[in-house]
Amino acid sequence: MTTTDARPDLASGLTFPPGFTFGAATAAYQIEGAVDVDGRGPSIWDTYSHTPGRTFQGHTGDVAAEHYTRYREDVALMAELGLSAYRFSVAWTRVLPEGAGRVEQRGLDFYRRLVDELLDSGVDPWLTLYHWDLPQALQDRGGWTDRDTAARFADYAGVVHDALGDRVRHWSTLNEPMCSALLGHQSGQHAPGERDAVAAARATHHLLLGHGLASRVLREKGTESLGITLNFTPMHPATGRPADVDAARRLDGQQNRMFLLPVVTGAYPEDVVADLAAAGAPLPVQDGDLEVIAAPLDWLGVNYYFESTVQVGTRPAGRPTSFIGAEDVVELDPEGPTTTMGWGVSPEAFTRLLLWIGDHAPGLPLVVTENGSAWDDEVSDDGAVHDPERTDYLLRHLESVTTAIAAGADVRGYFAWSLLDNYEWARGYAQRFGLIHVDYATQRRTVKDSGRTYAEILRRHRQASDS
Ligand code: IFM
Repeated sequence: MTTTDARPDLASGLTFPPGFTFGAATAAYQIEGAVDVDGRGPSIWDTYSHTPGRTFQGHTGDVAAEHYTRYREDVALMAELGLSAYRFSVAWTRVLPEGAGRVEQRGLDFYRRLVDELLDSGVDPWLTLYHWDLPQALQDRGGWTDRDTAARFADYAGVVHDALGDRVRHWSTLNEPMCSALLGHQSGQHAPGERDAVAAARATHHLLLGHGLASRVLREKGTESLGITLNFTPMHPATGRPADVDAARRLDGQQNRMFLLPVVTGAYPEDVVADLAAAGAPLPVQDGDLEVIAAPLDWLGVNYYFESTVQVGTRPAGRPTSFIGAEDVVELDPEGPTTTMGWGVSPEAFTRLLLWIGDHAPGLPLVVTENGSAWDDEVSDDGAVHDPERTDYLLRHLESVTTAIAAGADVRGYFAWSLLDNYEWARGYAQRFGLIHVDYATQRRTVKDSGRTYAEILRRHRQASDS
């Protein structure tokens, strides 16, 4: 790591526009635990994580960070860090245990208590309706491969808004539909664990349709701050050979343009549509769908972690591609230091990405809804968690945001991933992304050095904004 020594200088030199939102993000299944209380129904992640061989050492979200019972302590920590906002997701199966029909009031009551606690603590709630935990009951009827799930998602959005719309200003429909669609249905690395290109293409379209239908409902109910969160991975060809350039085009298409363009322009990228059709996995688009998908937004959530270099080649055995028709494409190991996820560290690419998105979505404010890194953290003898790599990653990526803003990108906020160490899906509890360390044996929380640095940046920002 390069800038550890320079950290204090970098931290003090970071300036953001007045009113810039600083927060941290989590997701329901990754932190809540309490999977069988207050009438919660099973989701596809309960099923997937309990299926032998699916997750690291069989880890599940059954207990996670016990946020369901410890939310007050966690909100107090947010206030201690000086967060102005908190991004969280609602578990669909706490609200509608069977995905549709019967509403579980106790589930809604939990989110109401959480939101009230946030508001009382001066932390603005940013609510995401779907962070990957589809009700198993809907999966049993086809899940996102079935068009009807999009309509059920819109119904669910309405139920949650009826309960919390008086308290929550910022609403987001989906988190990272690319992962739900492609990791869930093409590579099978995520729930529901399918490996079927046709299913992946169908899920892609129905997720986006669900976003559009839910947006319509949220608007009708008066939402004034509405967004969707997409994850972006800039793709580069390893060489100038036409085949490698085309490999990068294909992956960029499915990873980035496939989700951004329909939402902001109302059209799928033609090259990707052609690629999918050639792979025998056409999109099930019906008349009027794209108009629904392109519902007006107030902001676009951008999740960024790393960039990728690709070329045509032979994939390692047992490493299915997440992309449709890309069995001949390999992603190269990143150069330089890697996080425990194996991801590279490329803050410059983040600046370029924000500017690229701004070019494709002119006039639409951007909010960084996730950015962060996993490292091997432990509580030291002095009781602190010293995480210079995460601190460095955080500072350099915040700097990238300021550079992008200076170059014209309209970025309005930054949410660190994540508030707490949590259940990193198929990678289990071995990956720690939190600004706050969680000792899973005791559930004790310890603010890491990175969390303290973040708090200091936020304090300076508040001070500068107030003066
Ligand atoms: O933990 C995930 C999160 O749920 C979605 N975005 C990426 C994070 C890190 O992998």
